[in-house]
Amino acid sequence: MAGGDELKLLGTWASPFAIRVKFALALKGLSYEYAEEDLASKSDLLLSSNPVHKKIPVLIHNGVPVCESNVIVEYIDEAFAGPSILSADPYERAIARFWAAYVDDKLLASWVTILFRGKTEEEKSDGKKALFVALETLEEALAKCSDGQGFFGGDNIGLVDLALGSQLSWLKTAEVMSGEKFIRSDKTPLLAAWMERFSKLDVAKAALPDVDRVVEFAKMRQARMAAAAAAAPNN
Ligand SMILES: N[C@@H](CCC(=O)N[C@@H](CS)C(=O)NCC(=O)O)C(=O)O
Repeated sequence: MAGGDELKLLGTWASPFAIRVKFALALKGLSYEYAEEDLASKSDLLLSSNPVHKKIPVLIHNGVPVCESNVIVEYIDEAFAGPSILSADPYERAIARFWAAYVDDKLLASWVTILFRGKTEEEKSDGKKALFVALETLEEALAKCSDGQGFFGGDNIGLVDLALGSQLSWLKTAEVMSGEKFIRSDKTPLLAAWMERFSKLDVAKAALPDVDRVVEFAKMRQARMAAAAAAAPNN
């Protein structure tokens, strides 16, 4: 633990929200205890630590909980020494928070539609279109935010890099399961190069789950959802 600090992370291995917190802890070189939650049977510690949303991730620092992944990442950045995740400049911080929210609101929502939420082929196809729009929008954001450097945070790995990077295994899973390539260097060359660069980072290699494992997990979840829908009344 860092200088007597006790850190415990409640997460699940496939959750992009938990993965970005793992990235931040690794970037700062912090060691921590990790507890894998079973979301079908949440621990008392999770329920008492996040009574509002009852969701992972939760970071417990010296006995006090911090909830919501991007809030946790900012907390880690402010509470611990090491490479800065957010800029010292208020405007750059605001821009990073804007794009980190976009990554969850638009990008994550679109692959969730492709894999799970889309009930019909039309809904899934809308999810694919939304994913391409989100990637093209992020291509432009990367061009502006990176200022010719490698990351959304410029030279540094920033909040947006962590938010987007935490979804890489799921983006690849969406490609495997839909048979369509989303990360394309002909359409979004900066983003495709960013993804290569991010995947090679030690923090990414240590925390990103294996795509085959996520594909199996996604198939199981789809099967469970199909069984629940078939068993529901009015079917
Ligand atoms: N906005 C939250 C989302 C966290 C979230 O959706 N966590 C999911 C797992 S990926 C969860 O705990 N779900 C349990 C539930 O909804 O009961 C964050 O950024 O931390």
